[in-house]
Amino acid sequence: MSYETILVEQRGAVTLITLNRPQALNALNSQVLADLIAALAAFDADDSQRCAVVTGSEKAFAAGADIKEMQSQSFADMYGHNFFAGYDRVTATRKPWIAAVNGFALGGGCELAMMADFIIAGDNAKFGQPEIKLAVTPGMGGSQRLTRAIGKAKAMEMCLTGRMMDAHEAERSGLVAKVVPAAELVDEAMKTATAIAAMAPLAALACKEMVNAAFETTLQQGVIFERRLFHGLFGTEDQKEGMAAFVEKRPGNWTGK
Ligand code: CO8
Repeated sequence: MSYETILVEQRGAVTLITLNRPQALNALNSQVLADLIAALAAFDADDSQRCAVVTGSEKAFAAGADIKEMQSQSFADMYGHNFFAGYDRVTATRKPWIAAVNGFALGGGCELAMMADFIIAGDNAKFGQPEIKLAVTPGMGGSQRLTRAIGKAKAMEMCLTGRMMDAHEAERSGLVAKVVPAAELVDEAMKTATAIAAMAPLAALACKEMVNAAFETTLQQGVIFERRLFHGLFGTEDQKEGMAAFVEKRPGNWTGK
């Protein structure tokens, strides 16, 4: 499949998706959204692919939603067409994917990164929700996901001031899983993705579902949900293989069944 605004490459069981609108610092317009949705759906549907990495350039992961595309839109255009609601399909991706962030991840760029299962940041990464400077607010989940990730005080401060947070503060605050040298970002993210891709696929799907459930349920319901998924994995061939491999001191050989 060919895309206008992203590059897609399969390396073994890992799909690498690179945002590619350098002239606009990877600003997210409708074409980027359409390309990303299609690429993530193709990744999800391809049994040979087990984990994905979404990245940008060294200067920018994405500098936000495309301001020039939004500038002249009216309330009726936005509300009537449910502008950018398509990003819900990005979060519907069932297999694990990582955002590898170098440079600016601002506005919709920060929000896209937070839709990933986790973020790995280059040491030059800068996160922010600067929409207030345009007299608007986050609109792709930033006020909700940032608050869940770093807590009310910092999320409120960032949304109200529009200031940027550097990679190290982002790591300290729990927004990113780890920080690596910018030049090694994609290699490091690919290494992590390759390690995840080597896990039993149904266990990886279940892991992702249960961690995400922590944001949607009470503790008790979440624990019950986790236990049911855990029980369910005992119906898989890979559970038998995984435990036999441990006992026989050899690596597991997964069938995904
Ligand atoms: N949209 C469109 N074009 C952009 C964007 C953007 N978000 N960001 C940068 N560009 C363009 C610039 O206009 C410029 O183009 P040109 O050369 O044609 O003038 C080119 O990219 C390079 O940018 P700069 O010259 O500004 O580069 P600098 O290195 O000087 O500055 C910055 C980099 C600080 C990142 C600066 O570009 C900037 O502040 N960008 C805007 C950041 C921003 O405000 N982002 C939030 C946008 S609003 C948003 O994301 C809302 C999300 C929710 C929408 C959901 C709807 C339901």
